[in-house]
Amino acid sequence: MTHIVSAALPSAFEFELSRTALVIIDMQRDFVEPGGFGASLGNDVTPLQAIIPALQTFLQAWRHQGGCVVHTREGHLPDMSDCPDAKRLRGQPDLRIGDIGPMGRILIQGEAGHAIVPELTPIDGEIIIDKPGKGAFYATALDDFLQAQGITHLLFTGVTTEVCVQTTMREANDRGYVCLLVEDATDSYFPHFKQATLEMVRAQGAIVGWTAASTEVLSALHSYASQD
Ligand code: C5J
Repeated sequence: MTHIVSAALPSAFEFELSRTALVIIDMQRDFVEPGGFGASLGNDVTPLQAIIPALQTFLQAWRHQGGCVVHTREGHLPDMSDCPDAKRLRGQPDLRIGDIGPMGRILIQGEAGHAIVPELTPIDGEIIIDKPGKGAFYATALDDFLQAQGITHLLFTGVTTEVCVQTTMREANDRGYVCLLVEDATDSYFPHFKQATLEMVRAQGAIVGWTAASTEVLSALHSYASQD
C-alpha cells in the first residue's frame, strides 16, 4: 500500500512501508549530553535534546506499524585503528577522540558516551550500524542490509543535520534510495546550518531528497492512497 506525504517539500512524497526504513543517525550521548564529543568541540549540546520527544513518538509509531528501523552510531574501535589523524586532529577540542571524559573515552565503542540515548534504545530486530565516518555507508554493511531487506526508501532523522545526517542522505541518494528528512526529528548545533540543509536537500526538485514534519509523515503512515 502506498502512503503519500502530501505536505512534503518540494512535492508530495510517496512510500510503501514494507520498502521503507527509518534511519536514526547517531542519537548518542556523545552528541547530545554535556561531556561528550559534541561538547568537546565547543558546542552547546543541550538544545539537541529537544528533538528526542518527537523522534521517540515517531519511532514508536513506526515500530507499531512494523517498519524497518536502522540506528547508527559514530565511533571508533578502542585501538583507534579506524580513526585517521585527519579526523582525530580536527579542530582544537579540550578532549580529543579517544581521550577520557566524563562519559568514558570520547567516541569510542563500548563507552558510556557511545550509547544511544535511553529514550531511543534499539529493540530486538532493529539493526545497529557502527560507523567510523560521518556517512553511514562508508566502511559499513548498511547498503547490503538494505538491499537484502528490499528497502528502496529512507526516512532520515538524528544528529547532526548538516554533518552525519546530510552526508548519509547524500550517500543514500547516490546509491538510488529515495530519501526524506524529517524536519523536527533532526537538529544541529547551528540552527542556520539545519535550515540551510533542509533547503539545499529539497532544492532543484529534491536534488538530494524531500523534507516534511514528523506529524505529516505519521499522518500519511496512518492512511494510504491505494491498496495493491
Ligand atoms: C558529527 C555527527 N557532527 N553525528 N557527527 O561529528 O553528525
